[in-house]
Amino acid sequence: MTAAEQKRFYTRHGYLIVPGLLTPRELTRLRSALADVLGRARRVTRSTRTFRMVKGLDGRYHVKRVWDPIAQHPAFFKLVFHPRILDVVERLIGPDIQLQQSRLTLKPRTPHAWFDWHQDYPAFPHTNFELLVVTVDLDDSTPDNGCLTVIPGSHRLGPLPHRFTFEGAPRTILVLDPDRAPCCAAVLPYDGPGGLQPQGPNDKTRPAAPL
Ligand SMILES: O=C(O)CCC(=O)C(=O)O
Repeated sequence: MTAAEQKRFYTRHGYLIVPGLLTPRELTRLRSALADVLGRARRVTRSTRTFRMVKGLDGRYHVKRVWDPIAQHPAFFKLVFHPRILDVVERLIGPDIQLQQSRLTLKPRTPHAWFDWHQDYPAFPHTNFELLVVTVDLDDSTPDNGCLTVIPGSHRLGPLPHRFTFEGAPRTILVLDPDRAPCCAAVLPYDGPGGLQPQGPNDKTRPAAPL
């Protein structure tokens, strides 16, 4: 896609996929950073300020979230300034970009690591819309390992009513009839903050880690 096509697609559908933006070498470095960080959680069974833990189907404890991964490893910190990522972000929302937060979501094989349909926007401390979520999939992301799914164009509905719960951080759940939500699935390295997005559980042993 050209730069203009990317912008048009994002404006129309509320998300944008940019395949192959990171090189295999860069991904290898990030996976190794993830292994380092997860190594620190090897004996952790209760959630901490850094790790959100869940019990897996194997009876063991697994990390479901790493809070603020850019403070946990320099490779993640460096990713914030990645020129090819910033070029895409700037194309979509303009220059003078600020980072609001970072988090790493793990998808271990457990019924306790999934997301309800939600918009990210209600959880953000913003009143403007010039913001987006950048997701970098460190593993292949598919329906059977709990990939992110979106309803294209749902950002045009604007902010919708959400119920808030707390799970180490605010969790937003869309207040709507879930039967209305289509079951389309896509691998989405980028998604707009207003788009509807759920994510089912990982029902395979294959790992998945979006950052
Ligand atoms: O990465 C995913 O699969 C979903 C993450 C998400 O929707 C969220 O963190 O709000």
